[in-house]
Amino acid sequence: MISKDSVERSNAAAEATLRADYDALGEHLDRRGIDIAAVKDKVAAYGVAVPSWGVGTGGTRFARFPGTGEPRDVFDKLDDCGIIHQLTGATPSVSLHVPWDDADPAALTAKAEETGLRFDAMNSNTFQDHESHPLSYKYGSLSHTDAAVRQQAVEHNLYVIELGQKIGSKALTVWVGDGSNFPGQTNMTRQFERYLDSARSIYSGLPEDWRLFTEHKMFEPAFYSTVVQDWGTNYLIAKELGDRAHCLVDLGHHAPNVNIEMIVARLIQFGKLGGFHFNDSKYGDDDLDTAAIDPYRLFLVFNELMDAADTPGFDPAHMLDQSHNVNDPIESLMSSAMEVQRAYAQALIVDRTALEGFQQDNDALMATTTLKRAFRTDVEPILAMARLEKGAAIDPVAAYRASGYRARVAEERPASAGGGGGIV
Ligand code: LRH
Ligand code: MN
Ligand code: MN
Repeated sequence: MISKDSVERSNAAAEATLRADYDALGEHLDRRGIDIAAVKDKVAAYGVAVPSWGVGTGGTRFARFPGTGEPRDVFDKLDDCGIIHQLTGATPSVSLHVPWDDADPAALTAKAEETGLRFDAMNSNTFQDHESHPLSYKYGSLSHTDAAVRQQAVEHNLYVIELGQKIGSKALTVWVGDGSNFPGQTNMTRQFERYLDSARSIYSGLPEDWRLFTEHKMFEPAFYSTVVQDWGTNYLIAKELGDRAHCLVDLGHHAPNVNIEMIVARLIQFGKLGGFHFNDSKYGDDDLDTAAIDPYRLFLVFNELMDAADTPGFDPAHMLDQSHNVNDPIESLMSSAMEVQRAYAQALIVDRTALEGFQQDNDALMATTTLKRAFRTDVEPILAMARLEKGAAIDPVAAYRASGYRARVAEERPASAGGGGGIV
């Protein structure tokens, strides 16, 4: 952890300005009929999960350029995640990926307690070979032509659930890279049937109080066809499997220009939105920092979430999923968590009554202006005040830089290898 003194020093320098900005915003919102304290309380209660795989420098198929003090194992990763939560107060949970994070459940639980974190959805991984799995996933996993490979992949998923149960997780996220690289390589119908069969086996091993999230992605690593390629296929899966099966929306997994907020609305309407992997993209599955490219789209997604907020049982999982190539991952993840919070706060201050009226009257200009008005409001003082009040940092990146955390861990953690590609 970063010392309390260090955070307090950083806050002392910024507190007076923050209070003035917060009061000014409070007056402004009051004129709009909005109670700033109520918005702040909701923002303070909001949390987004950090992906364990995001705290190490990522990489592309071409190269990885590691930073200093890269986490060596899941315990170092949890230390880094603890810092992100300490300074932002916005990331109380971590999503683990197995086998990358496979470890003794008692040790994981102890580390989570020490770092003040809990575990969100578990992720299985059958998109690469495992040392302990005799059969290869080169030609697929849950949809493989060979029943023995499918069985091995199903068993891995059941193992991940079992581990998750021991550490307090309540959901499994399944993303597979299965597909094909050439037209004709696979029978697309048979392949999807095999996928569904395997997914049913996983679902039948799902504990009663768990949810299964299937995640779609248009392409990569399969470059011609992917089994679970879009939200339509994903919806079919969730529908086939049952009530505890839901669709996970990763913001980077869509074709360019796709209306993601509309997909979110559709999935909500039919009770199948499981959760999110937040990130941003310009071209494909870029895994850029959340809101780095299109903060308005993120706001529009949150606008749909707010529209459905009163639906009974509506509780999608909010998780980040990013890959950091040029930034310190801790800084990127802190900034991204705050961007998600910002979109949430902006969506909270949309004048929904006015919006509905303009929609009803077909006043397109005023309807869209109503959204823009919320989006253009600088809600930063609300976010910062929520952080200050919970003992986090007014400016997490400044506090992090002042703390010297990265240099300190670099002394204990040996330099990690760069070179060849890979996603982790
Ligand atoms: C696939 C994906 C999926 C994986 C993660 C590492 O592109 O988004 O969520 O588990 O990246
Ligand atoms: Mn993802
Ligand atoms: Mn992805």
